[in-house]
Amino acid sequence: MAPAQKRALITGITGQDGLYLSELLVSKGYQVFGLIRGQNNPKRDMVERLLPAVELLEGDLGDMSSLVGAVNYCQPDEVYNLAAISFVAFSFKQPEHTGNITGLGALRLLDAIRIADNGRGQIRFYQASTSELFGKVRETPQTELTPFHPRSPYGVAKAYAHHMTVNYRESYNMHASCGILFNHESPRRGHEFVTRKITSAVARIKLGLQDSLSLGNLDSKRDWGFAGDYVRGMWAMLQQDEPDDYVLATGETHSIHEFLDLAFAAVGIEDWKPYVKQDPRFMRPAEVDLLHGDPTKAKKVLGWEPEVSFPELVTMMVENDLQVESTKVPRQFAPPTSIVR
Ligand code: NAP
Ligand code: F7E
Repeated sequence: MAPAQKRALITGITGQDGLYLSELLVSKGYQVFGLIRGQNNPKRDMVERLLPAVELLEGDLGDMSSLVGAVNYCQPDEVYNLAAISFVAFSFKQPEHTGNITGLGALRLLDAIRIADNGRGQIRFYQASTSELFGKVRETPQTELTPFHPRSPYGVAKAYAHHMTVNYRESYNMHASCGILFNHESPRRGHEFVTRKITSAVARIKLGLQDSLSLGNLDSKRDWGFAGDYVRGMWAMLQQDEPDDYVLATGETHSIHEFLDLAFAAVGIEDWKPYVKQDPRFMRPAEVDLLHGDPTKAKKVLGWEPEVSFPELVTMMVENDLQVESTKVPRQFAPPTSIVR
């Protein structure tokens, strides 16, 4: 008899990681359910077009009964909690909302699973933890054992969600794991994040649609990887016999200056300084200066390796944005197609 089809519930299905993870699970033969919020979510059409095999369920991390309903309806083998207020700068503007969704939202979902699972340990849970937990870093590179010192309401909310996940694992025999993921990007990254803001602006500057780009702190350093690589690690965590916490990172760190160098070079502009302005509006009340992860444990236990290099990631994002933005160039000014790579 063929093994029963596995069932997975993903929160945050409309986000960058939700889309890549859904594609991965569908390709592995899972029946995938996605939680979608709001009475008329503008991203619903996009998800239905990209992922026709996925069934969308209405629910919100702020609404416990919708989570109980979703878990009961889809009877999942695996639940991936990717939903969050995920933009650090926004979390300073709405700290209470961030705490409620990014922090308490994880607790609500854990509790919905605990009630449905009833101590059988059959529903496996993934929590999207983050390198923002390390914040003002105590050591470099950061590992699973590096102490937390979050620097934003987002980081503090994620610390609560992380510790709750560990607590439910230890208290209720739940197969609950946290992926402590360093920054990961892609052509699907939201435009509010610095990488996509840069690659989109670079494309628009190249195409004559925009003159300049305003940014905040250019000195911070991040360990940037490709989101498509990182969802493989999420899945691998839930295939282990024992639940645990893992860092996923590339093991390299780069500054925003270096990101700008590569992004502008990808369209043939060697000196980006005339195009980039610094604007205090994009500075944060507290900054995370340096993130640099050590993925040794994930490599050893999960066999996980990132495949896309930093230069490949930047080029992939710029090329995608050249295509997206070239559709907005008025016809008579359209550049020769040779530059739209
Ligand atoms: P993202 O693109 O910002 O997606 C966030 C998702 O959360 C969206 O689908 C959003 O849905 C959903 N959401 C927001 N509020 C919700 C609510 N009240 N109820 C239900 N869903 C809600 O984030 P991402 O980059 O894919 O990241 C996925 C997860 O990993 C997040 O938890 C993030 O904090 C964490 N993480 C990300 C990174 C990274 O570098 N990308 C690194 C470490 C950890 P709408 O479309 O309805 O807004
Ligand atoms: O900022 C600086 C900014 O917003 C990166 C989320 O996915 O990764 C992400 O959080 C750096 C910061 O990402 C601008 O000050 C300068 O130092 O792209 P970001 P993030 O804050 O690292 C972690 C791991 C997550 O978990 C989060 O969910 O870039 N920066 N100028 C700027 N950042 C933005 N957004 N916009 C600027 O104009």
